[in-house]
Amino acid sequence: MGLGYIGLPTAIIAAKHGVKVVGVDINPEVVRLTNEGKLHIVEPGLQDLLVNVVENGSLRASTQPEDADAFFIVVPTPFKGDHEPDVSYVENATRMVLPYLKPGNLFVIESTSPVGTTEAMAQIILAERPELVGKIHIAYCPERVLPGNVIYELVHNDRVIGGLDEASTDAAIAFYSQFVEGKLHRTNSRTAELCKLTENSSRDVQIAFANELSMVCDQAGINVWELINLANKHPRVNILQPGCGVGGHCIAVDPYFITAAFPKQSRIIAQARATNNYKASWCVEKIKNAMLRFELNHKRPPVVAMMGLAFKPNIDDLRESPAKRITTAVMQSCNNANILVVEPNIKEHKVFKLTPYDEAYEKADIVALLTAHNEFKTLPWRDDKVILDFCGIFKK
Ligand code: SAJ
Repeated sequence: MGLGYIGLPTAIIAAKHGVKVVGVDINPEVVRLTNEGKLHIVEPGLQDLLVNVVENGSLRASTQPEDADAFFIVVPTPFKGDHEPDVSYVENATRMVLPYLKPGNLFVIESTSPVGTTEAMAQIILAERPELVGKIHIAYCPERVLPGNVIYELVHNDRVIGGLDEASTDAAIAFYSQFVEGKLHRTNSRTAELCKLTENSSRDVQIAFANELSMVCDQAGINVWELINLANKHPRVNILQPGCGVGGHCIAVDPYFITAAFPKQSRIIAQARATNNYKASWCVEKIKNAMLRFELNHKRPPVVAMMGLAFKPNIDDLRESPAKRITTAVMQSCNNANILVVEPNIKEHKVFKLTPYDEAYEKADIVALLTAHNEFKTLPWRDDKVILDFCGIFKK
């Protein structure tokens, strides 16, 4: 259930390993494209595999579920209001499969979910279908793949599998062992749910530490890149890299699933979110100050290059991107400046007029390096420009 960034690759890899898969999505366009063997997401290597499994009949897509041995919920869990998790997609997908569940079936949630979601879905299932009590296996097994490396990681990453009971864990392990070569670690559903949230929160906290250091260093006149490099020479220190904030729909979202449910107990996690969000506003202020100074000194508005819109290097994904947020904020507050927007990984954008990266770099008086794309690393340092290196291209 769900043919997005995780559901579709999972369906393809399972099909490649001999599982007969029906991929269900509520979007008919996604279903049409998948059945035509056309990949609707960007993921290296996956297009050829899709053609393969569609042609040999092991994967087919549909807008409706049907009878099966195992059901997998792989739909988004965004947040709503004041960062409250929205599990309505998980619930809707669960309700869609309800009529098709039979004794002996396996029901697995992979979607990132607040603690207790698997138990809550089990309650819905068993309230509607009481004859299935004790007769179906229910488990939670979070995905852990890194976009861009999905084919490898789906097979080789370890997985955490938490059943509502031992038999459910066994059934889920039996399924995943068909294509996962990493270890399959057994636990209960609540631990597995919190484990997923913990992994992404841990990374968020570590990045917040690096971002905090970057702001301390800026104030102290110290090069943060050199500092982190030197501190990491300690055998037990491993600091991540600062940037212009944290984006994507995982690390910038999942920690809120902990802080919303356990606000008093999760202060560091909440502060890390606040620090990483603040880092983007800090970058906006730096750019605006540089523009003001330029205008005072040169008696004309500057040409500014905003380098990168994607949420991380070398991808085309702009979801929850701090670089995009910073670019929008700078454009909105500086009407008279000439802002050149650069994103080498996309051809065109409906809001931003894009400029080739080398042309923008050449023309700009102020260069804001927001995303560390490989293309930007080929540019030479220029003393005649104001370069705001938020993502460590020049490490100056
Ligand atoms: N970032 C930094 N500094 C760093 C590393 C990352 O500022 O040193 C920023 C990136 O620029 C980006 C954000 O953090 O804006 C997130 O990027 P990422 O590469 O850390 O992670 P995602 O969001 O692409 O994927 C994460 C992964 N989780 C972990 O590494 C713990 C992935 O394994 C998960 O499957 C994925 O979230 C998910 O779907 O939950």
